[in-house]
Amino acid sequence: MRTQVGIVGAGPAGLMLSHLLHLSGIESVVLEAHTRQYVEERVRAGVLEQGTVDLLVETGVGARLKRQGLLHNGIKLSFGGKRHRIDFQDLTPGRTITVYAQQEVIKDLIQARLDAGGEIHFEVSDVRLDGLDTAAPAIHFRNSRGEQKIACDFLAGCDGTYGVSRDSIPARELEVFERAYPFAWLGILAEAPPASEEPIYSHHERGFALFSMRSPQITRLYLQCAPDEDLAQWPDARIWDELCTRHAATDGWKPAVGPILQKSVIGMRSMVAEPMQFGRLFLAGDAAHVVPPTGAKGMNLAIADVRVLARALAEFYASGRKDLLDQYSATCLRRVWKVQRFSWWMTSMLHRFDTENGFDHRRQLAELDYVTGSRAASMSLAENYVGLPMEGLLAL
Ligand code: RFL
Ligand code: PHB
Repeated sequence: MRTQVGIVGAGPAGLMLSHLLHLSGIESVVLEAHTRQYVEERVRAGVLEQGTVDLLVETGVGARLKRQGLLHNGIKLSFGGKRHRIDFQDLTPGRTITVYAQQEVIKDLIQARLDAGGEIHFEVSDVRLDGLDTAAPAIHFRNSRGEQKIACDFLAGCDGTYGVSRDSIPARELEVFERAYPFAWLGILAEAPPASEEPIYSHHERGFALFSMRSPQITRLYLQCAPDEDLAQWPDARIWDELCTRHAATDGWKPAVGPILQKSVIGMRSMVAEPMQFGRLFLAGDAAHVVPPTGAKGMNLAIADVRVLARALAEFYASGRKDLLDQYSATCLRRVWKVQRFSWWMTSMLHRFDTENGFDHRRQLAELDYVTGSRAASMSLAENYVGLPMEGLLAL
């Protein structure tokens, strides 16, 4: 087999890259370890920045998103028993976020690729990258027909945090920056109509809680918990009690209660691997960086990376220009670090740290008071949340 760009991973990064390349007349093959059903049902992110929505719509994969996505003009922050609104429309101005589940984006992208005759191989194993620093890189893998090899011009490592691509780069060529957090999130999906139209981030002495949603019938909620939290200790009634306690404020608002459809513990960490390229391999999305979910940025950052990469590859195939490819990592990392900063800041401001003392606690409350009380500070949160402008990117 031969293709122009070999892509490992059918997550948002890999599929969007394949879609964008196709629109520029560039062939690609996507390899995915799991089944189509598994990737289409995996519950993950839900908040799309305005720029992500615009790109999906402009490139013809936004029809269902436009019909079913829930548009939000702001978020709420609760602390000290009071709720405060950050109004994105007013502060950014005119920009919004959309709640549309990641697995729905995945379904739309897979359908678009298959309708256009795109090649996605699901359930592949033993993926191995070869010849990264030569002009003839290749991907080896195994499928139901045995050992396979795809000769490529370029490789894209879009295989998430635990994929093989990042580890294919010699360790001496990569610098990895990390921060671990001493907590995790217990996340649930519940069959209950969202009782608030906008996401609510609650700071509470028992720990952080987040209210979000997936559809007019489904609520998505999170509670700060221990990294090794035992779900068996969390019967449904305890989860709802804790959610109500942590989200309580003087307005009396409570989430609507309903059957819990899914429970999981979600780890929190920050990681950046630099540079995001080696020879003819380009890393994109979670393969290159991980953010804690508090800023709702992971999927958006994955899409932003592949936008830069697709543009650079299109330029290379159209004119032979290599400079955009050479600058890929540097271009992406400017955004990546700003988004890392924002995600770390939201996480630090809203969670309870076991090591915190009275000073830390009061400083946190002062920060929340400042963010909600100062227009300049609210504007900074809002412009990051709706998504920073794409820099260094010519129009597609
Ligand atoms: P993905 O989605 O992990 O996709 C990688 C794909 O590669 C496959 N793979 C392999 N395939 C072949 N061979 C191998 N050796 C392979 N190894 C792995 C995997 O099966 C998978 O299909 O990475 P990508 O494309 O970079 O996308 C990143 C996003 O998925 C991630 O950042 C977000 O989900 C993070 N995130 C959020 N991001 C947002 O933008 N907004 C949010 O509101 C938001 N909320 C969240 C989140 C992540 C969460 N979890 C579970 C980590 C909420 C949660 C709970
Ligand atoms: C979600 O809806 O899953 C969600 C919303 C906001 C976040 C993280 C996750 O910050």
